[in-house]
This record gives sequence, structure tokens and C-alpha cells, in this order.
Amino acid sequence: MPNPLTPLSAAANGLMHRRLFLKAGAGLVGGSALLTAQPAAATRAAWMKAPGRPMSRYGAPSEYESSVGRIGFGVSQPGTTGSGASRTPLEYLNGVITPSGLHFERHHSGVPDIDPDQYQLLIHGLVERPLKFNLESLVRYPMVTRTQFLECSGNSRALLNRTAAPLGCGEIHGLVSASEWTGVPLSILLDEAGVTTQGRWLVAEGGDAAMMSRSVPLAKAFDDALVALYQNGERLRPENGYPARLFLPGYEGNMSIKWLRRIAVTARPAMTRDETSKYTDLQPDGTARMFTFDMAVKSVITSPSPGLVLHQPGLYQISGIAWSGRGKIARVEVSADSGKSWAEAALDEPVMSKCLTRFRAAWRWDGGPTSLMSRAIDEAGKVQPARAAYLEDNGPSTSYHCNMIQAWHVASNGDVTNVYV
Ligand SMILES: Nc1nc2c(c(=O)[nH]1)N[C@H]1C(S)=C(S)[C@@H](COP(=O)(O)O)O[C@H]1N2
Ligand SMILES: [Mo]
Repeated sequence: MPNPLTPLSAAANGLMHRRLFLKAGAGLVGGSALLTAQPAAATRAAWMKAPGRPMSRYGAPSEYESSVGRIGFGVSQPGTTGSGASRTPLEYLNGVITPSGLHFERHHSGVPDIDPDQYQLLIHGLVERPLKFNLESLVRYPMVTRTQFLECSGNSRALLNRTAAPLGCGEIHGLVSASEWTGVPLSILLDEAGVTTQGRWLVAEGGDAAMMSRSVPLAKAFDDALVALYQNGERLRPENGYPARLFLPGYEGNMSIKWLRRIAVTARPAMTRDETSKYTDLQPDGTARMFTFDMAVKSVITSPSPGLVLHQPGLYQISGIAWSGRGKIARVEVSADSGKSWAEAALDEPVMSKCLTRFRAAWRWDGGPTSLMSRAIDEAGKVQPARAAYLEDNGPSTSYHCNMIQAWHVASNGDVTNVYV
């Protein structure tokens, strides 16, 4: 039996209407301030009694936040230093932009140290005029800025484990980040080179020791592909492709070739190692699904999530991120009763295409055990699937593009854990 719904409830077990997050409703969710205000003049804290520190050349987070860092950093097999991944600590962030220093990293052979003065990008193959660019020439082309996510197609793979692993939000889902990317539309460079009528694909190659190579349909290249030079206002970080990377909005992260050194226009895909032996999904009928470009619609509650304990019953803000490689997020629904009833969450504006979208819902926790879940729907009408439905559709051998619904169990002592419902 669902709980009786009060006028402000939107679903069972304490989920409240999203209008609480509109201005007029803000007062209704207030009242959690720690102390009643005292006259301010009475006391002066230690940090008010002497002048503070001087300016700094390049700012860093507060030292009190020093525990916040990339997850899995430094974990790699002997002899493979720099090959592997580190993840964004999603549960400690809010809004949608990932600070550049916390953007997830996925390197197949470490971070190359590229001298910007020696950097070159070659465009050749089925073009009328093969072209070579250096950084100085690249920055003279028209640039655009877009705030969009990048997600490794191996993200959230831990949910495929038979039993729910005792992992946190960033550990499971932290191979997604969002940045403001600025760069030159690839279409402009391709137009200058003059793609011939046989050109259908391009092969992009990285300037790292792995020489990561992927085939990209020319339609994507002419749609919204960028040669990205700036990330969150500053030059790309070395870990994310300095001095230039391919950025393919909404596509699996592997295709956004970092340290981009060469683009060859071709008639057919090149069938590189990273689109044949890797980044393909074995289907129940024994065939392999390849060229799975778009990242599917997905969401996860970042708070509450494991490691963030609920200290007492009462009012909480459920908050999380939702995204889709197919466009904008249309709606996010939240459940506080293990998926039996759902309430629509409020979305932070602006909702951007192929970007993370922050959602919020007010929840009155009665102190009882339950599971919290979120479910995203994108503008293409795709709905994030439940775990059972995902497994049925994709079979047991897939390991990329996992977008099933995440459930967080809240115990009566306030501990939050990964569960399957
Ligand atoms: N040259 C090169 N490009 C690369 C990779 C790489 O190892 N080398 N890794 C790919 C993978 S698998 C992903 S998910 C993204 C990760 O980008 P990031 O490290 O900036 O988060 O870059 C892609 N581009
Ligand atoms: Mo990846």
C-alpha cells in the first residue's frame, strides 16, 4: 500500500513535488539551518582577527577539501604505469561542470608530453588538398564553445556484476564528466581540405604511444565534431588531450581521440583494433555489435549515495545527474520506494544537449529502510531501463554502454549502499 499522499507529495514514501524547487516554494523546504541567528558583532572567529593570505598565481581548492580527488588514481598493473582509468568523484560535485582537475582519465599508454611548438595536425586521404596545421594556424580558425559530457563506453560496467559490489557513485559511474569545450568545428578544416566524392569516413589517430585510432562517419564530422583546444576556459589539460583533441559530442568517449595528430578521409571504416577486438559487444546470437556510437540515456543519484550518511530522519535533497548522447534530457523521475512509485524531479536550467543535466527532488525520510532510484527520459523518447530489462535486451556478454537504473539502499542507520532491486 502506498503512503497516503499529502498535497505536496508527488510519490510514496516522502517524495515531494518538484515545485518545491521553484522560487515560491523555497520557504517550504527551508528550516534546516543549524542555529538561530545570533547578533553577529558578539564574536569574532580566529580568521577575522588578522589579515588573510595573499593572492596566489594559480588557485587551488580549499585545503579542507583535499580529500576530494580522482578515484582509482595510481591503480595500475606493474609495468603499465599511465595505462588505465581514474574516475570523477561525482558524489562530491554539484552543478554540471566537472573541474578540469577532476575530469576522468582513460589512457591506453599514458599521457604524452607534447611540445606545443612541435605539434602538427595532418588532414589527408580522400581530399583535394592535404593540409598540415600547427597550433598557431589552428587558433586562427573560427571557434565555437559548447558545454557537453564525455563518457567512456565502459562506464557503469560494475552494475553487470552478478551481485551488487560495495562501491560508491564515482567508483561505478565516474567515467563521465562535463566540460565547456572550445575549438574549431572539424567541418571547417575538412571543407578547406575539400573532401572528394568518395569520402564517407575518417580515421582519427592520436599522438600517444598507443596511437589510438578510430573510424568516424563523415556525417558526424560535418555535424558537431570539434578539434577542441580549450577546456573550461583554459588550454586542454595534458590528461585530456593537450594541445588538441577530437571531441565528438554524445559519442562513446573512445572516439574522441586525444593528442590528435592525423585525420585520414577514407571510403570505408579502417577496422582498427579499438573498433574490432575492443569497444564491440558480443550479442546473445553470437554476432558482435560494432560502431555503437551514441551513449544511451542515463542518470544517477549522486546524493545521497554511498559514503554520504543520512544522520537523522527528516528533509533531504535528492540530487543527481542525467545525460543522453542523443540530445537533451526531457524528464527525470525519482523513486523513494524501490521503484514502485515515481515523482518528476526539478531540472536545473539551462538543459543543454548532450550535456549533464542536474536534477533535484525533496524527500522527507521517515527513517525506514528503502531504496532510492532515478530514471531519465531523453528528447528522443528513450527511457533508461531497469536492470532486468537491460540484461534481457543486451545479454550476458555485453560490457559497454551499460545504462541500467542505479538503486541506492538507505538503511535505517542512514548508511547508503549499492543494491539490485
Ligand atoms: N590518443 C588517445 N585518445 C584517446 C584515448 C587514448 O588512450 N589515447 N582513450 C580514449 C578513451 S577509451 C576515452 S573514454 C577518452 C577519455 O578521455 P579523457 O581521458 O579526456 O577523459 O579518450 C579516448 N581518446
Ligand atoms: Mo573509454
